[in-house]
Amino acid sequence: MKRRTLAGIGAGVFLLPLAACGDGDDSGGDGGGDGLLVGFAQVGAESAWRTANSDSVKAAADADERIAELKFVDAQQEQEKQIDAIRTFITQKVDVIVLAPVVETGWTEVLEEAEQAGIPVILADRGIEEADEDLYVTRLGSDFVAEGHSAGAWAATTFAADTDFRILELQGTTGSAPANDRKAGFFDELDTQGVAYTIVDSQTGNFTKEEGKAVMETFISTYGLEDIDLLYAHNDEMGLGAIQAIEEAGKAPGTDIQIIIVDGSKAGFQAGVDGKVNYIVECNPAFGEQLMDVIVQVADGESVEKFTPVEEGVFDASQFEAELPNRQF
Ligand code: GYE
Repeated sequence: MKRRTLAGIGAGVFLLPLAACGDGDDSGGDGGGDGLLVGFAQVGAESAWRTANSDSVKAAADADERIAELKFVDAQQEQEKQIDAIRTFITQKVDVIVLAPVVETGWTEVLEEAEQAGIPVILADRGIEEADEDLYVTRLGSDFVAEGHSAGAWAATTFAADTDFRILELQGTTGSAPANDRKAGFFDELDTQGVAYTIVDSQTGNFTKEEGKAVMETFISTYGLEDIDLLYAHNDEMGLGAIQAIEEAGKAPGTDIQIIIVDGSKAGFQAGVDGKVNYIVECNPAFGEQLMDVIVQVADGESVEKFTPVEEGVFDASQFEAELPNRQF
């Protein structure tokens, strides 16, 4: 296979001259013709979306002759583990670092270390704060603000006639780009459309099913469900956990309370087909092949856009059944 023999032990030694030539302006890490050594600091394995994303990136790297090796680190949703991984990648003299940052802040120091080592950084999926924009070359991922707007647009239409529109929100990981942006886009859309609403409560469920369920149980015991119109869950897992909590409380998700989820996994669509979810905003994790192209472009010193959005759609109840067989994760 295309993988270099002795990859791992031999890679650091082998790549020294390449990394040295990557220090220049053209950063041509692929100069030896043996393919690129890439380090990927992934968020974790918190959701079906994440697993599909890891699979897509690994498969694309495996199939791509231009990539010699992908060093993959699962950071278990901990920023410290991602920072450690980046420092290890620097020591290993990788050609390109790919980071899916768990949160938006706290990256300056380690990204400056990568910069000093002459290793370009690409953000995959999540973004970081604007102040650190110069410390990465490009981001490939979703437009989370747009996803929030899509969810908000459906809510604004669906509850247009409601004079007392009451919302519960299950936010993603605190401080993460998708949590910040999905929230901002959603409420910005409602405000722009002049919708009168009340945020009854908004808590993080850390993008996991377990935490989504636990938070929903607390919501139910604190507020009941009688006066709640909508649950906006920032991903499928938290929505699916909340559905369990609602059912265990003897209520009907999708009917007694309407539910929006973001991602669009098979399980999410199945819940939609079962009438338990009312609207799905798609978030597409399958950008592995596109990422390999960006990695090669960046390693070759080509100019790339600062942000490349992946394409995604929205689905209402009339589309769930037809779309379910198409879902890949
Ligand atoms: O929506 C969620 C995952 O960053 C877009 O992270 C990603 C989000 C995705 O845990 O399911």
